Amino acid sequence: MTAEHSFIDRKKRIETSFDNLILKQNKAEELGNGIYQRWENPVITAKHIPLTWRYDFDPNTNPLLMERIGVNATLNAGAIFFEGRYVLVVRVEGSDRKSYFAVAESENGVDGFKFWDKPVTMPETDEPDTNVYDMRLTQHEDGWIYGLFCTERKDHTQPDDTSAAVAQCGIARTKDLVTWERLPDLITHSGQQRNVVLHPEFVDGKYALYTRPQDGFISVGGGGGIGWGLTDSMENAHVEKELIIDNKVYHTISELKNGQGPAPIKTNKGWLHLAHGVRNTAAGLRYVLYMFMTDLHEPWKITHKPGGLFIGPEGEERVGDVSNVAFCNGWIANSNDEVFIYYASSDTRVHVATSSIEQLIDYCVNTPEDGLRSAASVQTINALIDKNLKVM
Ligand code: M1P
Repeated sequence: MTAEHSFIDRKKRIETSFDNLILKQNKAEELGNGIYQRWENPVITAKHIPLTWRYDFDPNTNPLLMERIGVNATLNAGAIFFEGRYVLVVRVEGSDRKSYFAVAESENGVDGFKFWDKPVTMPETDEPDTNVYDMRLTQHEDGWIYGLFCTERKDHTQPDDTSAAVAQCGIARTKDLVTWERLPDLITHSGQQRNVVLHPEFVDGKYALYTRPQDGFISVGGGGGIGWGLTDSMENAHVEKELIIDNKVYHTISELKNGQGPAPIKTNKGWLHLAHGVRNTAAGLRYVLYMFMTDLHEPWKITHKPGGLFIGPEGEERVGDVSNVAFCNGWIANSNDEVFIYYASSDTRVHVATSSIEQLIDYCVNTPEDGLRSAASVQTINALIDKNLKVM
């Protein structure tokens, strides 16, 4: 085969393999747990990144048709139903470890996700971000779509420590998900912030934010818990006081830290929340998802909190760049009250699980709370067994 033929042949095979991946149909698990259904294939992987972002298709400059710009992972996606499509703002991590945002859309929310032509060009502030990731999208009642994300920069107070970093909340807004207006970073009185989420409605005429105060970059130190704070404006967002509404608790799934997932979903019974909890193990940190509900009129007050985890990494999900992690910052409730939960596994790829508002409310209201002691867990199980003995 001539060099020209082998270039053409390789190009064809690369394109066919890519097209097959995009066209691959997904399948829901049959039985599930009745609360949600997992779907067989991840909806977004590094291989879904468009070929034109990765290959130089000029035979003169890339005769061997090698991949020029590698993608390490696609994870932690914000989500929104936009112009009749299920849209994800995916965290794409390059092989250079820099993350950036890219928009992908699907007609049915469970397969066929395709990236838009180019990644998001996110404007910078006067202090450029080293890394940006984990966008939470909120369609706010003020008419803007806000994207709140983590902006990470070198910690200049520790010049000799090359891994010392500072995490803060970056803020941008858009009407079309293409052009983004960057606003100043959130100011709080905590050392660092990650997992900050904008509540979709005004509360007492102010913007309301779920925060996650932390002392260090990985360790939350004396901080932690899901916080709640108000700001007069998003153009100069400033939270004076953070109230911890869901704290980390000893010997639970959120013993070490936790964080709000996507913006909560409004229902007639209250707000549905999805969050992640982290505990330490001999094998490292384990991240799982959990749910809770807050009061319709006072969204900072928890009304129901099922005990334990909602989604944990399972099977192949347990392995990846940062293993044993389930993380979610995007879900969509459509007009049929179906809920699409986009969770990432092990900081590597994005999956979907589907449920409904009815199922999620039932789960939150009727799942027993964590009794915080082994004996309390046994009591709860015995109560269920006794109840079943009367009806079976
Ligand atoms: O590696 C797991 C997750 O770690 C961080 O989350 P948290 O701040 O709650 O510890 C984030 O970097 C997140 O992106 C990542 O998935």
